[in-house]
Amino acid sequence: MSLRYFTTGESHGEALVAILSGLPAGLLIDQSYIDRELWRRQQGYGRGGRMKIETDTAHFLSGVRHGITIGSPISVLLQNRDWKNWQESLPVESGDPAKHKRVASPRPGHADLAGALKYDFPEARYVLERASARESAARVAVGALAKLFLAQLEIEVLSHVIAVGSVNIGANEVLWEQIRALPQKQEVLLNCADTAQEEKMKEQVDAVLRTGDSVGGVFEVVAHGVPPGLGTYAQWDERLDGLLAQAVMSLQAVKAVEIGVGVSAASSPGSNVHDEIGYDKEVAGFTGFVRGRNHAGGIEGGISNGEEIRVRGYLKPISTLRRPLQSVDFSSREPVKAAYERSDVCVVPAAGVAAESMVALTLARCALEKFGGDSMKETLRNFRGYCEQLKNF
Ligand code: EPS
Repeated sequence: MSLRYFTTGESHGEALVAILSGLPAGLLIDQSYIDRELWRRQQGYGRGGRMKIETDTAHFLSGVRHGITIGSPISVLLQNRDWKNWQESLPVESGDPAKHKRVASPRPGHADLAGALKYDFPEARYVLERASARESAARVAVGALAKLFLAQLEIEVLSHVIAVGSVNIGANEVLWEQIRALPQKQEVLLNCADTAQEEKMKEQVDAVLRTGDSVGGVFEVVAHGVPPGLGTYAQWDERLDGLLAQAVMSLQAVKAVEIGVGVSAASSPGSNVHDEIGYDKEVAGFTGFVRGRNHAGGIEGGISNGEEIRVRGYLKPISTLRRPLQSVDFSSREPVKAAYERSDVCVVPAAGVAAESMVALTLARCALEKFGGDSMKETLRNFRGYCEQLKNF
């Protein structure tokens, strides 16, 4: 059975819950690693007041006993510390309607209007509660479990920031060693490997902070150590690039996904795009096949090709603006400014961390489909047998 997961929870409700089903038994669960991943998602220059309230920690309810997975579905709960401030305005029971907090006018770019129309709500409170990127914390909790699983296969997944607003680090590939150094930092600014450009990114955030605006950007997720052979061209919905695109695009505010140099490839001649193939049997890798560059982002024909997988996500600017755009009052239909509560102004590094989880969950699913196994022992035996087969190809 394939790896499946769900999340539930409102942004200002009591808690978020995630359920992950399909991980083999016998995987060691490192609580401090999971909490560190949750911490990483909360960082970055440009977050709003909410992050001062929350300290996300994973509380396991089931599926983990004596520190290891037992093959049963795993459920994990993340408390919303802000809940104590919302118990009267967003209660589970009907409560006092005078204390409920309406969202009177929809924000352009947010789910507010489309959601209210779809679910027949007179205002947007319930819409934003679920559409909010707070939900991505639950994905990071199960994503961290997927990463622990992948680590057993010596696969690592991390991200870095390529652009914030109009500041971009340029076309040169950022090396794995540079990306790997980023999570060691105690203070996350914009999670950019180029410190000079990171300072300029910070200036972009400062500029929108001053003007009551918001800013988007681009992150890149890199999966290192992925063997050739995950995903397949055999059926449209099993292509790895398609699966990754949906996984990353499903994150709040992501508006485009790129694999390798996908965007610029469309306007370049084939000779400048495709990565020539060589052979060196001395090289340390899954096989002796080598590439001088990785424009394909590690995927050809919907299959991992043994190079690093590189996926970029393009984020629109946050749709909650302190200097709001024009909108319409839900009740009176009169023109008004869009609603404003508190908000982040830049979430590119945090979205990158959430996208790592989505990539890790996708790769874990594909790895389990290929190597199977009810226990880690069985999965690793299958994985190592395949690696041996590749060595002897
Ligand atoms: C969000 C609005 C803000 C963000 C939130 C996403 O929340 P609040 O309205 O409580 O200030 O902080 O993100 C998170 C809570 C989080 O954990 O990332 C939105 O509307 O999407």
